[in-house]
Amino acid sequence: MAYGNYINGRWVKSAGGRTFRSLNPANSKSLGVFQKSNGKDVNRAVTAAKRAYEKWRLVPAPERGGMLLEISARLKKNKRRLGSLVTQEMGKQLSEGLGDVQEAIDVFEYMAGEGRRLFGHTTPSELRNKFACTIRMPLGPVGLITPWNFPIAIPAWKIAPALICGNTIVFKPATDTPRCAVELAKLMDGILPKGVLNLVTGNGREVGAPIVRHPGLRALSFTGSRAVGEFVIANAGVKKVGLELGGKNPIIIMDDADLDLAVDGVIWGAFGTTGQRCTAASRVIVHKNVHDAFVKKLCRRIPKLSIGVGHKCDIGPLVNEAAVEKVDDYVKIGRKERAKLVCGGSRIKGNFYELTVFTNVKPSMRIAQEEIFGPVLSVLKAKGLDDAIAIANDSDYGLSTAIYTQDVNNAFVAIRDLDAGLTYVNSSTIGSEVHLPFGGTKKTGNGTREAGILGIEEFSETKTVYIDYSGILQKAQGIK
Ligand code: UN1
Repeated sequence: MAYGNYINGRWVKSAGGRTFRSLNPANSKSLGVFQKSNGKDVNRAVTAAKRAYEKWRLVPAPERGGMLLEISARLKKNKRRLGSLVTQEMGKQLSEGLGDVQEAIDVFEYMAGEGRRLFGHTTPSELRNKFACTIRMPLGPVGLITPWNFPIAIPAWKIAPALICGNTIVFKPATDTPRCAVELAKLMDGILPKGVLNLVTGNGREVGAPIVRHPGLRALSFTGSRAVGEFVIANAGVKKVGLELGGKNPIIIMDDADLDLAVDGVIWGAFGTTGQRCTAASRVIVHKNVHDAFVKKLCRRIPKLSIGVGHKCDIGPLVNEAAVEKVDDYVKIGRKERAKLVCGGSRIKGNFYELTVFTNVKPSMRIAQEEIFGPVLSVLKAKGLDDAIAIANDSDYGLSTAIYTQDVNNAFVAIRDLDAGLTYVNSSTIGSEVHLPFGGTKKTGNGTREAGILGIEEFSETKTVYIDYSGILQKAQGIK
């Protein structure tokens, strides 16, 4: 089956007439043929988005909210079908695939409610008979570039706030998950006016780069790798840019922690979604007093996890062959760096990889610094809380962090001192909720946050309004 781009409310072929396939990572079955688009297609999409913007910006936000609620309801109705499609297209096990769709349902519902808020401020003027306030304005046509690891949820995180604020959209999904994006766009077809959402499939070089550079787009939101994020910042020009570029997320385990709970959290954080989350726990920093006991418990649990397909497994495949090679390269690097491989370390078959744990990892090692995006966990030893926090913060990234401790004082010190966008106490590094802001510090991003109330900031502009009803020329700052 061949799928088109979705431009100005119509499914169309790309200008260049080329196509590519999306494959199921578990068995290489085709999920369809998609447009391998280029800069011309991006131009068409931007033109459609620009034209649609003139009407869309004038639709009252509560009315836009009503449309978002309809989208949320359609997602709910199609949850099983879409959840299973997520599993087929990128490999995460079925209940996580359903969770991916649930996150989209939730964010559309949440942002629908924002349609009746979109608050500004009212504040007194320093002059008599003068009124001052701020209002939220849309930006215009915006570009959204999304990753494959949450092929429904992350597009929804960006599309829902962009729409409620009154922007129109040019959306480029990851090359690995065009089918999920097509199905998402299909669901919105008939609810949104034509041209409000435009979908262009293809690769980063031919579609992503022209979107990044496009002077007709007023903002750009990107979730993906550091390397591409740097390209985005260097090439976007003067636009509002939102970035989420991953993490090297640590879990600290103190000597007073409930170790069984910590093992549960580490397994879920490190190996859930096969380690392919920006928020995945890829470092565990364990207090020296419980280090050996923790490693023992962890290694006892790992063989009990099943690796397979769909609902019959705990852990699915990696997304593609290149991902498997990257993971395998890092395992080789870890061995060379003289970390101790205590678990896994080999390819299974196809795109499946063993759950892998290294101990004796030093903070300076590449396996402790670089994002692997696979089922590879580095265990580091700490002398105490301060040492653990220093190790946790010894990273370019600052997305998600966690601490397991029964001591409230330890917890609050960690909350204050861990340099990251998210800190979890007695819970893993993954699983953020849509009504709370999401994003990171340091090189994880450029300070923007998605989801929650701050998701609105990324897709709106503040206008300051002064209304002078004195009937005379009044000058601020006491000028006579
Ligand atoms: C990501 O991995 O890119 O907090 C996003 C979580 C999910 C989102 C992760 N809700 O793990």
